[in-house]
Amino acid sequence: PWKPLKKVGIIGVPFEKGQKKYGVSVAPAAMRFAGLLNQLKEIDGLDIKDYGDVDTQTCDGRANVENMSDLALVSACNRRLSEKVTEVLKDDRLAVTIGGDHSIGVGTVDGHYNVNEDMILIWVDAHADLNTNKTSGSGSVHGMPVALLVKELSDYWPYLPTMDWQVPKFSIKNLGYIGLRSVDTYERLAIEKYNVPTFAMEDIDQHGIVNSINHVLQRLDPSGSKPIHVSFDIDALDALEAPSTGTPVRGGLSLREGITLMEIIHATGRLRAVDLVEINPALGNESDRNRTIEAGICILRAALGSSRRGTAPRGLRDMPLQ
Ligand code: B3U
Ligand code: MN
Ligand code: MN
Repeated sequence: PWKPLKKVGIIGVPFEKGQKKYGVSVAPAAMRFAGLLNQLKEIDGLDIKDYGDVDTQTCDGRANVENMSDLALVSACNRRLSEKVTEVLKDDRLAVTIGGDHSIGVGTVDGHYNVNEDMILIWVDAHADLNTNKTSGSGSVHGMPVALLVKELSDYWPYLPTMDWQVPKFSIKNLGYIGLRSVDTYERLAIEKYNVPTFAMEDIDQHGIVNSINHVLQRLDPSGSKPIHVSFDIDALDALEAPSTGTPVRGGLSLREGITLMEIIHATGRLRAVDLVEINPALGNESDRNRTIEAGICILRAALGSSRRGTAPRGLRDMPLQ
């Protein structure tokens, strides 16, 4: 009985403290300026509501955890974001969150899980974002959100001050990866240990994007009855398609593969939340910036049901007469 949600809520998260470069926090404003809302409103029958931006500037308390930068701010921002995602979903809208760096995946998934405990999560990324503060080489939380979210890894974390609101409840059994090509050694170990369905770029090259996403959906939800959350890191796309991002990696998804992936997920009718993260308009030249923002809008349009075949006018059966 699943059919695509026609009502959508947009949340902006101008947050960049989950990584070290200036500029990811500008993405929600840049996406809006590029006409994001109008381009989504063009999609047949959609009702788009803008929930505005989450406060990402303030936090109280401090959290000095080894090899984990700006945890108190990451925590405060995600706490507000989680509540906002829950609000949007309770309004019966599909939650579209525009980041921000990928540390905000903690808030979006937490907020979604609080409404749909049976949700599955598709993490589309060049990276696995599965580090703990022990295994991370960077100390940046945008490389850690999946490890913070899954209950199976909770014993691998120290006590995290300010994070009491976030109790990891989501099971790693409900996670799948698409697009990986820069995976750290302990991340790979965890993927193998928990047998996470993972289509890295070499698997996508062998099987194609259609078989890859269908396989992940089949593995996570054989009966096709669970709500889907897609967390899309723009660096999943090839660096030529999306150059304005903090850690571009060559040899990634073509924009067409990204669009096809989203069209397939849309067609399930079960998509309930999408995150689009790591667009950094401050990196590269104007053409890089425009290309990356356009790619992001294409991905969101596909997720929300835009058809590359076009759509005939609603309710009309013939062309206008002279
Ligand atoms: N795995 C590395 C690099 C990285 C993760 N996410 C991005 N880069 N964008 C880390 O820092 O954990
Ligand atoms: Mn990521
Ligand atoms: Mn990434």
